[in-house]
Amino acid sequence: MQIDCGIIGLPNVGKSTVFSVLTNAPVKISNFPFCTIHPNISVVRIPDPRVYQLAGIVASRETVHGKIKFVDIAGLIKGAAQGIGLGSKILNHIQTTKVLCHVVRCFDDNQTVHVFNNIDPCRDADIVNTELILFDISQCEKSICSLQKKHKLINENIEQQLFVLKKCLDYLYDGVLLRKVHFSNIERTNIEKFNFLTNKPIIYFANIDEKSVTNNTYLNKLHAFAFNNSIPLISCCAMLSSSKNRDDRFKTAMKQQKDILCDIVSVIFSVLNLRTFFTINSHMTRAWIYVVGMTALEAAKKVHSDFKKGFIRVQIIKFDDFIFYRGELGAKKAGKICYAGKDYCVKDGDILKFLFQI
Ligand SMILES: Nc1nc2c(ncn2[C@@H]2O[C@H](COP(=O)(O)OP(=O)(O)O)[C@@H](O)[C@H]2O)c(=O)[nH]1
Ligand SMILES: [Mg+2]
Repeated sequence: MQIDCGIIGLPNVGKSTVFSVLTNAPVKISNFPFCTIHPNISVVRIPDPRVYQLAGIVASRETVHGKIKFVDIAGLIKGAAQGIGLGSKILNHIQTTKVLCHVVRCFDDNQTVHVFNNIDPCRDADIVNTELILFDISQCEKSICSLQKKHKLINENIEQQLFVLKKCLDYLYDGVLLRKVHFSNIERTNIEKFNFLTNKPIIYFANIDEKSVTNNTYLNKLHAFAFNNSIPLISCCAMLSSSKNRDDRFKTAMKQQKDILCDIVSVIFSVLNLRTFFTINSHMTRAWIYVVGMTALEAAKKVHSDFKKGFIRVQIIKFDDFIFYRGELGAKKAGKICYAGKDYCVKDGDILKFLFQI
């Protein structure tokens, strides 16, 4: 499963800087709004030291990590949803992403233009929220229109979709983000395919500078704002000072990249309810990302469709046991292997082997 994360925010707040730190990809970073026109897209490996620990024991030739795709789009401004700035087209690029990382400027710098000339993270966050709401309103209105037009003979399924879309629209007109609305399970399934932006989990990324790591009043304000809205917040200095010498800068940059990526991945795992299981053999040690609640049968399907088709049972070794007893044989001798049927609920760190027959 690949996770995609859209990077959003006002222009010139450091989105592309954050993107380039996370992905190591060369991108255009410049001190003027709308420097990013086409989206920057990059896929990176999800850091998980357990992959190497397991591969070390079974001497796998190859290791495969989970992947995460970051999409860095142009900055949003007031009216973006109606086509001002680079328009609503830029928001189309993040419609299918699973989670949004909203970069908020929390640094002072007279040299870097702010579109409103002063720094106010909560105001900036509100403006972006409003643009997301306006974009969802227009998508919602279009979807209602096309459903009504296309389906002259309205059946039960269409009726359910129209009902939930109208419910969404009422909330959006009232300025409510859809992720705050209570939906029944059927309603949730019905709106999933519309990919509303305000229905996606969001993470704030406070872009601070090195001078104000310990005391940053903008960050304190954003913390309170995020807390009141139950939104996770990561703070980090995306741009390193150029005053360090080359070696120090390189070391700091390497550590910074690892830290930011680990922080963001851990928050994304938490908001999307993601976990990891492993499959291992001498060819390959592989990490598989899944959503909490997945059964052994669904895991089997993920790994190979034959495993699902001919599923007999699954062999499970816990990661800690595998490491402690130095592999499958040791775990077996210690009685740390168990077997389960297709309804077994997979746990984080499980090492799975599927027994099947077709
Ligand atoms: N002082 C300072 N400048 C930054 C920081 N992050 C980004 N910038 C500068 O802000 C400008 C805009 O950065 P960019 O990443 O292109 O912003 P975007 O428009 O949001 O993608 C560039 O001149 C960056 O060098 C930071 O943490 N501190
Ligand atoms: Mg940019």
